[in-house]
Amino acid sequence: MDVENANCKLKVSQCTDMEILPIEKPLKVNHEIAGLERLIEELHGIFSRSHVNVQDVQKLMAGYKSDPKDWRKYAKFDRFRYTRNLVDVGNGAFNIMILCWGPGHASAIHDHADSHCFMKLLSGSLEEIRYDWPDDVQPEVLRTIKENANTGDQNCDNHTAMSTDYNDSCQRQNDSCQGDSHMNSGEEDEDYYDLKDMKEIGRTRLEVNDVCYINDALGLHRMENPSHVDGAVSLHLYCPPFDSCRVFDARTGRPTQVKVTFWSMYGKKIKRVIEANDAVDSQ
Ligand code: 2CO
Ligand code: FE2
Repeated sequence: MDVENANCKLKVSQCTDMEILPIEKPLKVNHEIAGLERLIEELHGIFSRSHVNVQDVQKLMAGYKSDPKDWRKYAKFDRFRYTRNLVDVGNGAFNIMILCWGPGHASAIHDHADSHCFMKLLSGSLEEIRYDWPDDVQPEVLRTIKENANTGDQNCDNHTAMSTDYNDSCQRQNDSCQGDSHMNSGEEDEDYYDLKDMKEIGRTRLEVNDVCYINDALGLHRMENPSHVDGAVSLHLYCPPFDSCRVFDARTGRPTQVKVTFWSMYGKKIKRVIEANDAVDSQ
């Protein structure tokens, strides 16, 4: 399997060749997509197949030219932290949301729960900062790659489902994991992790209409709106959808399992900040 055939209907750890998944830039856009609704229709179309190429999803997202009138109703900001606003639950294989970043808002360093993460900038600009995994925390996907290297297993599609139930100790999110209202954390284990800054491996500035992709095999990241004045809006597609992930303490690499939540659904602000899973049930 090469990058063209990486199947993002599967969790990342179910694909054995993810080491070679980084996508070349710039992407060639095959055709322009007229409006966000049309983009979502086309995404439903390709996700109705059993095999979805990572690069096809990127190309579709790149083919849509951001127009605020398409997405304004979903763009709900909070004064204090970035918001996650559900746009579409897909067919269960993926979901789409719009994230709104006020001036200076940032996420914690986080993983993507063994899912594929596609992101397109709709307004403003964002900085993506990538990190290596801490030495003592291994993602499911790297474990699988190692196992497969040992057994010589090359067939992505025939893989049985792997566990995505991370059993790493859940610790309290501390002050270096600021800014994530949607990320509600667990317990603590103060002494286990020594002070050791997480290693930055890359930094990319995203401008309007740029598309990027990450999965756990490529590392961890955090996003930041570098502007002190302007907001930023981004469109995210996750496949498969996830309702929890891990955030990491930048100074120690200590992970914390957290729930991810929505600020609004289908353009309507919700009173209670609900968990991502509820969205599927309530549609
Ligand atoms: N993954 C983060 C979230 O869903 C946003 S950073 O871009 O992937 O909240
Ligand atoms: Fe992310």
